[in-house]
Amino acid sequence: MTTIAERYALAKAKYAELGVDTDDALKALQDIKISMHCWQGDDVKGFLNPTGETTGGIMSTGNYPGVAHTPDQLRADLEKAYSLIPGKHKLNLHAIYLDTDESVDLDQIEPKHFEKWVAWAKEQGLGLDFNPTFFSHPMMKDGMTLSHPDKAVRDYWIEHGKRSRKVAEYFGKEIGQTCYTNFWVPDGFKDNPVDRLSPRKRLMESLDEIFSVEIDEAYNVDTVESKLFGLGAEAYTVGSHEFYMGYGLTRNKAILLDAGHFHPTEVISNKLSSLSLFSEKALMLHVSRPVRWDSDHVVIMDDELQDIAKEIVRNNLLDKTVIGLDFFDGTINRIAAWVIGTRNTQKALLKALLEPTAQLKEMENDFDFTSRLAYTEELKDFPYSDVWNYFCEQNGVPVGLDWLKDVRAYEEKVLAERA
Ligand code: RNT
Ligand code: ZN
Repeated sequence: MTTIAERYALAKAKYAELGVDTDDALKALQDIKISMHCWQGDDVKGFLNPTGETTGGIMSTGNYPGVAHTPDQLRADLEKAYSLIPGKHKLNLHAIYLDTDESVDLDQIEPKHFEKWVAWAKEQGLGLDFNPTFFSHPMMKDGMTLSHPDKAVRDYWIEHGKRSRKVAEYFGKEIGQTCYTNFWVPDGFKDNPVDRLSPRKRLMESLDEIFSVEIDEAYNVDTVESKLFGLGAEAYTVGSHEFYMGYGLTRNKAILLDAGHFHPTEVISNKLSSLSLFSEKALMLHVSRPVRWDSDHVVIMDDELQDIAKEIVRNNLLDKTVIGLDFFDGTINRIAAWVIGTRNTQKALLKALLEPTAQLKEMENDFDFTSRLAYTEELKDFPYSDVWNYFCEQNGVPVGLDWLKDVRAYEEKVLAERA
């Protein structure tokens, strides 16, 4: 039996033949923080959901037992997940995940309602990102929030947006890492609108109002996420890709690309290079997996995941990209979902880091497409998994499928006790 370290040594030698230093790749991987989304843990319900319903065009299906009902349960589940994922990462919270005994509405949230999350994040060594929640709330009227024709509706959500940025600023200050606050607004129409312009103008003005409050970008950076369609908003989404490309570039806001928010054959991997040329801000990602539509399946090692990772690494965009995850599957163990999706994202990045990028670019520059194809294909059979296993071992997390035993034990001991 060879040990993991021995297999790593063999893999290291093999990659060295191509001029790739596996130690360097692992060092780079160690520095990459993934922003893991809290909402996989409870099917996007949160703890401030007066209706108990998920609206805004997103929906998690499945009722796998053991879903987290309280902030403490969610934190326990997150701790389990992080313990099975190599490296130190971030947690991405939504406003509806506030942790307080007070009864507060979205237009009343304050930093103090998130103190427990901050204390916990510090204790766990985690960064924090944030999202105002523009859905699953009775003030979402007629499928609209910030773009609603009624000023009273818009004002409610504008106040929520402003307060969310204050919470984010507090996260940034307390944690000592920039908090990225993502604005995703589901507003849209089920059927063809006559007036596509007015709602977009109102959304633009509402966002301008929210962002009119200056916040030090060392603490908080605002990001905007577009979408093509959602359940109940099949015909028209106010905050489309073009809307936010224009908005983000003219307002100097970070633009977030969600892998599921485009036409089915359109990929975000092909957008990163262009965006990097024009956006001064970080490139924000919601790594997700759309199956036929924006279904937010758990991220698997598919071509697009690998292409996203390659685009980031090959174009030297690691420092400029914030990698967040966005999926929610209620039909499988939710902790396993986090572990699979996050580890896959890391693995894809590792595979990209193990490419002889300079050499490949040289072949392309020489129009030697034969070598380019030969190398990129042959590389697929290189022993990246030996490098990955070594990384897991070095980070003190389970190697291979061993993490599943942990999840199963937790399921029996903790999840089974939940109603
Ligand atoms: C929805 C967007 C958005 C949400 C989260 C919960 O289509 O992708 O990012 O998934 O805000
Ligand atoms: Zn998203």
